[in-house]
Amino acid sequence: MFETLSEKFTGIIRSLSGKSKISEKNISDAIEEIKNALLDADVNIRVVRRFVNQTAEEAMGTKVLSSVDPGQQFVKIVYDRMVKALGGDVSQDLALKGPDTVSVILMEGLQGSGKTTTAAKLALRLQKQGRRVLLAACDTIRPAAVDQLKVLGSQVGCPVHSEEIKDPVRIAKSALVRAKVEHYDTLIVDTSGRMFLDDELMDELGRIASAVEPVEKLFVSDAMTGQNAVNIAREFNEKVGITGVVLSKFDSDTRGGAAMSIMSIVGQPVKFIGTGEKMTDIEVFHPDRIASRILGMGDIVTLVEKAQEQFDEKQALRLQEKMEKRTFDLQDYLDQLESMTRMGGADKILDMMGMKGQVSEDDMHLDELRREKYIIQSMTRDERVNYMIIGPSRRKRIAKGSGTYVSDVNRLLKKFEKLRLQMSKVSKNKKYQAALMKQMGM
Ligand SMILES: Nc1nc2c(ncn2[C@@H]2O[C@H](COP(=O)(O)OP(=O)(O)OP(=O)(O)O)[C@@H](O)[C@H]2O)c(=O)[nH]1
Ligand SMILES: [Mg+2]
Repeated sequence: MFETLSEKFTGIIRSLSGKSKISEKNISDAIEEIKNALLDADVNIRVVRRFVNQTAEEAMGTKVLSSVDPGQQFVKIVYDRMVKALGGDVSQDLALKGPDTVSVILMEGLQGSGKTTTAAKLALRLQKQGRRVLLAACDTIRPAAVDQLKVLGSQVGCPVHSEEIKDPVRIAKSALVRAKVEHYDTLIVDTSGRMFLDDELMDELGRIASAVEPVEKLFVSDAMTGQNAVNIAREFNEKVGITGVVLSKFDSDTRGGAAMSIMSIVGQPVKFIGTGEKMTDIEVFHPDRIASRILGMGDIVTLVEKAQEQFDEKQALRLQEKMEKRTFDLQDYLDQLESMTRMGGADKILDMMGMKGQVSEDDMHLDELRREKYIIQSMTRDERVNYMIIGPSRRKRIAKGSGTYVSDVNRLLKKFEKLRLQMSKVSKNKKYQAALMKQMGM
């Protein structure tokens, strides 16, 4: 799934990442390629247009062009946009009520979309979570439908309520009564499908819904449906209402466009994906994971985020350890200075160290930073490790070696002392530390 789309994205990304400079033309070319890749993947045209416009707008801003690694910045923007299009940061589970009432889940969707299979899969999943589930066989149209649900129900060990009548609304109602009497807390209502959208089906679903008042109306969509999935979803949403989407047959060789389109157009999140015919083949839909899969990035996302912080985890950990053990020395300071000057700004690192506002940013002007670098570079190994040994004559030598004045060396040492003091305070303060860790991306 997503292979083609992912392949294309990987290509686009590879052509940009690692570049230290990219032009507006690079970006607009990449965006054009993204547009084509999405259209090829059957993503709805309106969704593509919106996605592309927003990405372009954000990427063309000075943000990307002036950043340290513009390629990675760009990838990050695309990734964030895609997560948003797929439903945002959080994955959405079912919104069920507590065990004292019966939470009704209504399945809806076209014929063969996977309603019955998904109903049984959900029953299994919810039972594993400790819920007491009853399935209701309200597909009275297809002759074998009730038997199919019974077979699946027995496979997952879930009772099925069925009746020899043709009125799905009545079956649903009496299933709800039974659920209450027999202390089930969840009722999953399987309904019939149709080949096409038709008013009769919508009307039937509407009446079932008013009779049993579902807390979840799950629209099951075959992931292979492509473009049309959006229109179908919209129709169901308008006529019956949708609280969440299940994309079935995600294991198939679909181009995946529906996943990106439905959320954007219908405004309801994809909650689950069906990944096979077995009863355990259902997964919570994670927009962020799908986005990285589409972008062919895997762990790149976290890497990008780290790069953004301009701070790798190892370095951060080492630094943290040093702060705790109070062994942060001038050599470490020099390392920081170097990465700071590479990054071109000091407030960010202060911010990361949880020290913004504590050490004045003016203290950390770039010229000054460069001067400090030279000063430390003129120190011996021992001096870097233990600044206490740097007496007057050493200061003179260091100033001379770095082309600065003794007053500059004094100022640096004073500042370093202050910094160390702040660091030990930070490392003693759990709250600061937590913030620090978070900022360092851990
Ligand atoms: N590979 C795969 N097959 C699936 C998945 N979900 C459902 N199927 C298959 O798709 C077919 C149709 O599934 P059903 O659950 O019967 O679909 P339905 O919506 O209930 O169909 P009707 O009741 O006829 O409207 C069955 O053969 C299922 O095994 C899935 O996630 N992956
Ligand atoms: Mg069915």
